[in-house]
Amino acid sequence: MLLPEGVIIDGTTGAVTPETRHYTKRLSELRGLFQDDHAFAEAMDRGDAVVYEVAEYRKENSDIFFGTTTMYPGKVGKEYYFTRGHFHQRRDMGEVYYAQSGAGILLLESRDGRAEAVEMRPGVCAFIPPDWAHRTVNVGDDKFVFVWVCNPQAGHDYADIQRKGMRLAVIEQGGRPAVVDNSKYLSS
Ligand code: PAN
Ligand code: ZN
Repeated sequence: MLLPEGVIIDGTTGAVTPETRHYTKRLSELRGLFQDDHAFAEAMDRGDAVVYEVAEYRKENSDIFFGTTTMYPGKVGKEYYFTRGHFHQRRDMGEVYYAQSGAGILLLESRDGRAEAVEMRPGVCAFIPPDWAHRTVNVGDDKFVFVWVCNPQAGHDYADIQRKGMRLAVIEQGGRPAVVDNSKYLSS
């Protein structure tokens, strides 16, 4: 029998206690996704920086699991750090993202290419409908931390976004984040 448990989430650091899994994504694992390949090479010359960490709380045989994503601040050229971005393997399963600290933008894209951006300031709880790809962007100077909740069966399908990119990108313009068309996006 599954037993209830209070899991402590630190909204500033993203720490999940107890946690059942933790992984780190570095810049090298986002190769090819940023608009400016030259700026990417320059950033890599400065070192393979940590872009985000994911902490999970998952129980066998449960229909829900949750965790945090903690994004570090940074840019590749003018483009803010982002997560790889994915569709779920299960097209009938969405997700919830609940912003805790820092400043983020959630980029979403439906299977037929409709694009949306949701501002993720602390307190915003974003509804990610089934079959919308999602990527988060840290547009602040501090860590951007959010809680996510989804069905463990949802799975990740990274291939589409890896190949096509996302329609929208977030760059710094005049010292502020601006959502623009991604110059590298392939429509098919
Ligand atoms: C999140 C993401 C997490 C990392 O838990 O997996 O923010 O982003 P990528 O998986 O795109 O690298 C989620 O959406 N799970 O479904
Ligand atoms: Zn997801």
